[in-house]
Amino acid sequence: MLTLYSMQLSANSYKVRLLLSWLGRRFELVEVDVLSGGHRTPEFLAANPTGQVPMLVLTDGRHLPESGAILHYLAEGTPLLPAERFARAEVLRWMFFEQHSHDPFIGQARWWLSLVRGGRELKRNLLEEWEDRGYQALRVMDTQLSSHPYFAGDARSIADIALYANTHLAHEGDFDLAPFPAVRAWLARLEAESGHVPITWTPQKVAAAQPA
Ligand SMILES: N[C@@H](CCC(=O)N[C@@H](CS)C(=O)NCC(=O)O)C(=O)O
Repeated sequence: MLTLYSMQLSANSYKVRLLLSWLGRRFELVEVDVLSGGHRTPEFLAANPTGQVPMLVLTDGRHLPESGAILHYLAEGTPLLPAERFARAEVLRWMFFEQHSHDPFIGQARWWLSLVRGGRELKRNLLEEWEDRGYQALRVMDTQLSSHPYFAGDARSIADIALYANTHLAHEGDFDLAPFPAVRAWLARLEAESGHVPITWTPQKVAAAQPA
């Protein structure tokens, strides 16, 4: 069975849990508490040198970190990752946008302002940049979603999962989604889809961290 090393409150980990739920795939979940150093053990670093979650362990024992790579791997052969060349490139376009223009601002703001004790003070010098660049990303998203129901067109894809994870929690990083009606409608659309689960969802009892 697939095993996912994940932290429950990590939005990057949630992307993979959400996709596995959409796909109805069974998996084992191993909780790695990044906030108390669970990702810095020699065992975890040997399995994933970046020391980050999520990390997927395949049934043959191979390890795959990076949420975008994991989504891409799991969605292969499903409508969530189109086979047609341009449609697939559009999905990747929005996934690269998420990693470069969204997560570093909206994701980081939520992580430090809502999950790390004292984070606001520690990251005081970055707050203005996070706010500017985060709202810039939300404007781009709202423009795209004003003319498309989903990021890569008429059907949902893994690009929607990549962008949903931190956007629906943007308020935890001090962002206000009120000025972005198309983004809010898209969040509601995804939440109404079959297979949707919240970030708190677990498929089964969470085991202690023990990288394979
Ligand atoms: N680009 C990576 C980022 C993963 C990431 O930042 N994970 C966070 C939790 S959301 C983490 O493990 N942080 C611990 C660290 O960077 O030391 C991905 O998309 O998977």
